[in-house]
This record gives sequence, structure tokens and C-alpha cells, in this order.
Amino acid sequence: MSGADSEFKIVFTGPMGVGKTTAIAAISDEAPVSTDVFNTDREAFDKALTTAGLDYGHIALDDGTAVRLYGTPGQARFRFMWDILGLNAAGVIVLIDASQSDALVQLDHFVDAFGSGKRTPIVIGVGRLDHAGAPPLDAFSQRLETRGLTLPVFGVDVRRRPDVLLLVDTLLCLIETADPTRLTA
Ligand SMILES: Nc1nc2c(ncn2[C@@H]2O[C@H](COP(=O)(O)OP(=O)(O)OP(=O)(O)O)[C@@H](O)[C@H]2O)c(=O)[nH]1
Ligand SMILES: [Mg+2]
Repeated sequence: MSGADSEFKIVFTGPMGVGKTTAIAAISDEAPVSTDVFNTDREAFDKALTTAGLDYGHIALDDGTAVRLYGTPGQARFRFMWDILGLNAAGVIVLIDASQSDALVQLDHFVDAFGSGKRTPIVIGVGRLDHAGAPPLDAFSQRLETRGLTLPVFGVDVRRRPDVLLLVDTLLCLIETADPTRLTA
């Protein structure tokens, strides 16, 4: 691994409450930096805290590669942070909560906001698939396929480290395929 290629940035994004902060905390080597504040919009999503700025964590992979992990806010009023955090990202993980009634629309929205996988590789993680009335996992892949997009889609529980690492590992494979000089053994 050459020094110049040994560190890069990936971004976790997706709607409010999907688990971006939780996912980064599940895999970060050290306690992540969090900018969560008291959630005053309990109607949008009923939880105590919400990210107002960003999440930041990092992991060192077995081969020495350092991966910087950034999480966006989910709320639309912090939309400006998505562009800031997306700058120079090697790849993006879009998290979707299948229990939210507009999950398929949210998928389109976040995939498009981060370039539809054309500029920067994107991997999708779908959570809470066991929720009553949630669309099946296939519905998310098919939604993308009808738009001519072929992106990896996994069912995940963001609280589980192996699930989050699966998303990261898949994204690293896509980054390497998109630009073979980005990661070298
Ligand atoms: N029961 C259950 N809880 C889950 C599941 N996935 C995530 N959660 C919980 O959902 C919550 C997600 O909260 P956050 O990690 O703050 O979500 P976020 O995407 O960072 O939210 P914002 O920053 O507000 O956009 C956490 O309390 C998780 O433990 C699941 O599959 N089942
Ligand atoms: Mg958050």
C-alpha cells in the first residue's frame, strides 16, 4: 500500500432516524465524534437526539488502510451539510429504513443527491425489513433497476458491526473497481 493511497473517506447518509450515527459507532475504532442535539422534531422521527452537523469515526483495516467515516444529518434543514461532507468522498453508503412509509422515495432522493452512483460508488443498506408492511428487500433493488441503476443493496441491522462492515467492504470493492489505483496491495 502506498502512503498516498492509504487513507480515504466514506460518507454514511440517509433519512432521519435510519441509523447513520449508530452505524458509525458500531464500527469506529474509537468513540466517534458526534454533533447530536436534542431532537425538537419528534413528529418527523420520535427519538431523543438528532445529528445537527456530522458524525466522524475511523477504522484501520487489516492491510493498514485507514478509512475515515463521516455521517450526514438526516433532516432536510441540514441539507447543506450533505454537499460539504460529500466533497472528496471515495464512496457513499445510503441507509434506508424500510419501516418508514416513504422508504422507496427516500431511496431515490438520497441516491440522486449523491450522484446516483455515477460519480462516486454507492452501496445501499436497508434496515427494519421485518417491520409489518415494509417492502421486501427486492423492491429496493427493483426500484433502482427501473431507473437503470445497478447498485448493491443489502438488508442490515445498523446496530450490528458485521452488517455495517459488510457495507464498508462492498463499497471498498466498488471503489477499487472504479479506480484500480485507489487501493493497491
Ligand atoms: N429496534 C430497532 N432499532 C433500530 C434498528 N436499526 C436502528 N435502530 C435504532 O434506531 C435509532 C437510530 O438513531 P440514529 O443512529 O441517531 O439515526 P440517524 O440516522 O443518525 O438519525 P439523524 O442523525 O437524526 O438523521 C437508534 O436508536 C438505533 O438503535 C432496528 O433494526 N431495530
Ligand atoms: Mg445521526
